[in-house]
Parts: sequence; structure tokens; C-alpha cells
Amino acid sequence: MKLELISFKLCPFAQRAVILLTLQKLDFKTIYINPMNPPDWFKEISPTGQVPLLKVDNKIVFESSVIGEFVNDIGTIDLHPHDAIDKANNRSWIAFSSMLFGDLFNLITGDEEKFNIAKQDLFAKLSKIEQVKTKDKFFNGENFAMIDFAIAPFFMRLSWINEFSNNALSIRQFQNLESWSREVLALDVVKNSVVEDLNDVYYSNIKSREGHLSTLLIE
Ligand SMILES: N[C@@H](CCC(=O)N[C@@H](CS)C(=O)NCC(=O)O)C(=O)O
Repeated sequence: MKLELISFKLCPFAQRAVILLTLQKLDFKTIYINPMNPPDWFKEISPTGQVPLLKVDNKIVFESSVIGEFVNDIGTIDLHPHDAIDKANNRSWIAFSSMLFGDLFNLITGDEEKFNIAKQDLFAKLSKIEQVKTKDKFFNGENFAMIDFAIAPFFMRLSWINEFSNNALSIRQFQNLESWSREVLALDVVKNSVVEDLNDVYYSNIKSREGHLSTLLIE
């Protein structure tokens, strides 16, 4: 089976796919494009115009959560709980975690008013997660699962923003979430799922958006 991941270096959704493909030790080739200015061949094969898109021989799979399920199906490690309701519950939180990226985008691009609204929206969602997250290492206990990797790109970006801005988005009030973030970000498969110096690219991206967050950056 030939696997080609069509990706964008800054894309958190593509990062999810990289983590899972790597963890399952699947051979895959990465092709980077800029989805804001996509090549014609990509427009022809992508129904949504979005990355990630996984080409599997001559078929395509799109939407990061669906790519995740496919990779889980063909991989050797089952990254979901076995119990049906626990599995469904994990999938629900994976869908919920996808909404965090919209708030992050608004935080990066918005003026002060939009920034404050986005921060409120984000923290409202984080408090919902804090309510269900136990003190366990990962979402389901001692062992990592798909949900831990679905939220990993969010934790990575949040920690970068906090590092760049002297904790403008500190989550200290959410203790279970904060320690979950630490555990997830300590995993090699997560650390190695982005290209080198992506943190610098992310910093420049925040700066060039000229939103309120850019005024909070420390050099
Ligand atoms: N729901 C999609 C979201 C993917 C997404 O938003 N990708 C962005 C890059 S991070 C993109 O391709 N944007 C270009 C566009 O929307 O035209 C998924 O989970 O895969």
C-alpha cells in the first residue's frame, strides 16, 4: 500500500496524521503544499481544498479524524479503548478538540476585542475538558490513545504562545489539563511530528498577522 500525505508544515490537522502514521510505523511520503495557494493537481483531487489529505494508492482519504481512523485500522496498535461507549466517548472528545483550533486561529488573527472573545471561547471549552479529564497521565489512564494525539497539536501551539507571550494564555487554573499537556508534549512521537524550527515559523506567523497577540510577543 502506497501512502502519500499531502500536508502543510504549519497545519495542526496534518500534524495529527504525521503522529499516527509514525506511531504505527507506516511508510509514508510527505508532500508539502500551501493550501492557500494550492497546485492544480491538488485542486483536482481534494473535495474540500484542505490538508491533510492521504493518498492511498489511487484513492483519497480526507479529514484528519477520518485519516486517524483509517491509520488505526491498518496499523498494528489499536489506539482506541475497546469498550464501545468509551471508544465513542473518546471520538466525541476528538471532535470537540478540533474546535479548539478555530479559537486559536481567532486568537492569532484578531484585534483586541476578537482576541478577548476568542480567549473566553477557548477557556470555556478548556473548562469542559478539565471537568472530564482525570488526574491520570493520559485521557484514558496510563496508556496513550488517539484522543491524546488529536489534542497534541493544540497543546504544542498553546505552549508556544505562552512561551512567546509571557503566558498570555496560561492554563494554570486547569491543573489536570496542564499536566496532560506536559505528558503529551513529552512524547518523542509528538516532539518529532513537526519540522525543525516550526516554533520560529509560528512566531513569525503570529507577528505577521498583526493581531492583538502580536503586541504581546516578547522578543
Ligand atoms: N476539518 C479539517 C480541517 C483541515 C484544515 O482546516 N486545514 C487547513 C490547513 S491547517 C486548510 O487546508 N485550509 C485551507 C482552506 O481551508 O482552504 C480536518 O480535520 O482535516
